[in-house]
Amino acid sequence: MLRIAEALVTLVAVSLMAEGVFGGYGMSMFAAQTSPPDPCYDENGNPRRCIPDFVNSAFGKEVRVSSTCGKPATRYCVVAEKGDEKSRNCHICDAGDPKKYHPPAYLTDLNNPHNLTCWQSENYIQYPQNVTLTLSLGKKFEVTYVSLQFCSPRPESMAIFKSMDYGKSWVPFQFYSTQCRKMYNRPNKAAITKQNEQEAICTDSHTDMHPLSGGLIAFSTLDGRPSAHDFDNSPVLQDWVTATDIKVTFSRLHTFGDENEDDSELARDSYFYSVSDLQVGGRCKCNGHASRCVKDRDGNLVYLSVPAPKPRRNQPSPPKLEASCQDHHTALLA
Ligand SMILES: [Ca+2]
Repeated sequence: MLRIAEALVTLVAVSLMAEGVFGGYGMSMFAAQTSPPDPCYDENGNPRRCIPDFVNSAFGKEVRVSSTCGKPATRYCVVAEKGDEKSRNCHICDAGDPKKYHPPAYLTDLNNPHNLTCWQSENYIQYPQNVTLTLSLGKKFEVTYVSLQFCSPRPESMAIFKSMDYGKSWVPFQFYSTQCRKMYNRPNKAAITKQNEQEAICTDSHTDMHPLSGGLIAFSTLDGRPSAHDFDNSPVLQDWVTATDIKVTFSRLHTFGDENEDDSELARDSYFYSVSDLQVGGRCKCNGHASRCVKDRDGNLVYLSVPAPKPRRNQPSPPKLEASCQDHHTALLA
């Protein structure tokens, strides 16, 4: 029995040496049994820049929405097409009945493709009126993408904004419109060069009325921006992707053009915005010093595993340093 234990110790020791030589590859079996490697140290134990986990920072967060159906209970109708034939199936949105309600919480709940839950606006809030979704991320993120999956047709025009100062000021991230110039006074699909990498563009991609349900809009913050391949050395793009809050404005509904005809009430009841999932993909931003950004017991934001000299063998480990993102937070709010 002792022999087996000794053999195991030797095997582990050999594996640890192998890790030093091969940078950790080939010892995943043992690595899985011990604590994961600390991304804030290199294989020689020297501190290095470390990168927080990639997350959907919208998940489970509250979204403030300017319009939601169901108060009072109202009819809405879903259009289906079979060839040239259109049919409308009508339902009730009712805040008093959980089975018939479409609250904002459904934007950021667990996204199960087999059981979609959809937030839905009131009917026919048409241009120049708009509907907004506002999401506070609670801390600074480097945002990689913003995506929306629709239960209704996608909007004819919509815009995505970001804030870097917790919602005090907003700058555009991206516009979508079938008529970029008319709606947002921007050219369609303007070229991005090194000189305007920090500018929002407008595109008519992903603005088709079809599919009538299940369409996606996904804005990738670095897509098409020349310095993206050298992101670590581009302060302009690092600034471009930084956000504390995200706002989506639905500016104009797609319609079949029948909203002013004889049966306009039925037509208008079939035009609304409905979204099953809003995602904001990114990494918590703590200036390159954090392997994780989390909240402590008091709800303050902290980042863990701040690089510090590793203890020598046989010396007791010092407690891990914890520094707070709260400092940045309050400084910006002040
Ligand atoms: Ca949902």
